[in-house]
Amino acid sequence: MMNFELFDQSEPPDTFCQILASGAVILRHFALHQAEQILSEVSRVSEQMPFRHMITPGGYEMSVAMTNCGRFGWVTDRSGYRYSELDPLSGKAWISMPPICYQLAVEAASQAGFNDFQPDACLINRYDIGAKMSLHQDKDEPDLNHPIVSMSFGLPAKFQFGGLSRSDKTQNVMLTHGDVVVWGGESRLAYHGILPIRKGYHPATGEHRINLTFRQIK
Ligand code: MD3
Ligand code: FE
Repeated sequence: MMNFELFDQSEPPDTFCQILASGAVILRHFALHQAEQILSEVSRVSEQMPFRHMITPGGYEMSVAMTNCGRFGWVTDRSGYRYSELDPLSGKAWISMPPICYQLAVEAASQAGFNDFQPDACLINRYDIGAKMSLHQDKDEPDLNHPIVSMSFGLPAKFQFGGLSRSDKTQNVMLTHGDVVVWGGESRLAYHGILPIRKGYHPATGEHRINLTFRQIK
């Protein structure tokens, strides 16, 4: 006789912590409860500051679409990468960081041992099917003692995590809906990237992956 087990899906899975490397802590499902609320804040932000494909200094259009919230936003164009207080599309200040996002980022940093993290920039990445982010370092922030906190939603991604040299061997890690990662200490300058997003559908985001990275500029 077949046995159909019933799972209670009303209670989301618990959070648990994985150490990826020294200073890199994955908090699985840490943003799961707040996912819908955070994604609706992302929609609200992008209604006023739309996602756009920025141009790298080398002249390539990024496959990832980006917008920002918070006092500072990360931008790139032919003249380089930088943080700007103004959205270059509208000429206006970015939308302020939604408190729910700020609070969760601060709490995640604190769980990983960073107790004075006060993010003032949030880069919002939207990956459509096939979009990717090549191996790079995040070094446009003036104080590298502050960690970066990332939150992933929607379609899963294969994340590549390497060392301090581009040629160092990389490990692959899946980042899925609700996962939060804190990148600090020895991992702060590690090379990392996202392999092309595979075709799929997620109930929370459709055919997209959304990633938020929280940074402290001032
Ligand atoms: C490791 N974003 O926006 S999040 C980026 O999924 C970026 O959209 C990817 O890399 C994304 O710069 C990866 C994970 C991440 C973010 C920042 C890091 C990993 C990091 C900074 C240092 C080391
Ligand atoms: Fe990065």
